[in-house]
Amino acid sequence: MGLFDKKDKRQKKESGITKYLEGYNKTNKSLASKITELFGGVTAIDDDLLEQLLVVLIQADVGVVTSEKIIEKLKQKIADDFLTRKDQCLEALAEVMSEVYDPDSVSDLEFTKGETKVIMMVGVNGSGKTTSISKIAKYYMNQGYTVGLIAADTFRAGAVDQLVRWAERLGIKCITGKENADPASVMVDGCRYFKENPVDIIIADTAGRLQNKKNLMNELSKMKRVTGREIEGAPHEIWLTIDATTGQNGLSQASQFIEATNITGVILTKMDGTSKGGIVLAIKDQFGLPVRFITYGEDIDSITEFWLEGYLQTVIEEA
Ligand SMILES: Nc1nc2c(ncn2[C@@H]2O[C@H](COP(=O)(O)OP(=O)(O)OP(=O)(O)O)[C@@H](O)[C@H]2O)c(=O)[nH]1
Ligand SMILES: [Mg+2]
Repeated sequence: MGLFDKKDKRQKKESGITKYLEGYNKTNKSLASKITELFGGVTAIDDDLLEQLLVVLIQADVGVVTSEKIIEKLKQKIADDFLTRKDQCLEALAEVMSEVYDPDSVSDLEFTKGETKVIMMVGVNGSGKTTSISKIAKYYMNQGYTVGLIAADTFRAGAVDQLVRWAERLGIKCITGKENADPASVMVDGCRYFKENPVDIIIADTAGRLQNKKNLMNELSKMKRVTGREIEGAPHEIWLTIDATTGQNGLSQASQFIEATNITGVILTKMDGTSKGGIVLAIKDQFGLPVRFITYGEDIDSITEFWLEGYLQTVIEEA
């Protein structure tokens, strides 16, 4: 049974394969086409090919360490299984990428109708928190969940309005605080409101300014603490938005948030602005974090739940 026979039927059913591939094709095209180009001229599976492949991976933002790991494992597989054909080598590449991502280490997202779960969205400013919140809200509403928002970004003028406008368009409630109010107090107000008026999923926006690590840690842990006091186990998810166009620089900014709080997943944004789809593998390998959603445009439907097999399929299928 090949790698791509094991597609996750549940996800496929929920969102539709066409939608997945539409998203991935937009974002992953260049990594795929560079691999196609490389393998197009291949006459032998040798060290020279592997060296060129390493360069392609690094250029696609897979990161040096992760790219080297992939090439090392691929070399081993080629030797162990006596692979000589390029289609075998490509299949092996997808298998190795899957091993590096290690999908078994990623738990399924669990939202249940009638049970409130809280998602806190964090990330540097401009990385796409507010926009992604609206997209994710609509995504889950389409699946029949009820969603409410908390505008706990009280720092930036206009941030609250931005989220309120999205909520109005979606026809859902958004709890707000005053500008410069303590974000933790807005979290409390929001949780209390949604305890009285329950929804399945609460998504909270936070301020994205890059402070020093200690302040960031203090602020996030206070928000977490008060949220947990209001709703048991909350926040159930803390998602970090990473702007894919910022590449390795974005990863190092993201690492400040990862050190400051226990992030549970990544929303990889602006994939339409980059051809470097490899960042997905770097995030998982370097930070141990699964990519939960990718976004690829400014309109509200430009989002897809991350699906490893779909992603890998676009990497190798064209070649
Ligand atoms: N092309 C493209 N633009 C995006 C995407 N996601 C967000 N944007 C744009 O990026 C800009 C910043 O997005 P926001 O959602 O406001 O980012 P934020 O993290 O909330 O920013 P702050 O509130 O300042 O911390 C906006 O102009 C969005 O329209 C995407 O997937 N693709
Ligand atoms: Mg925002």
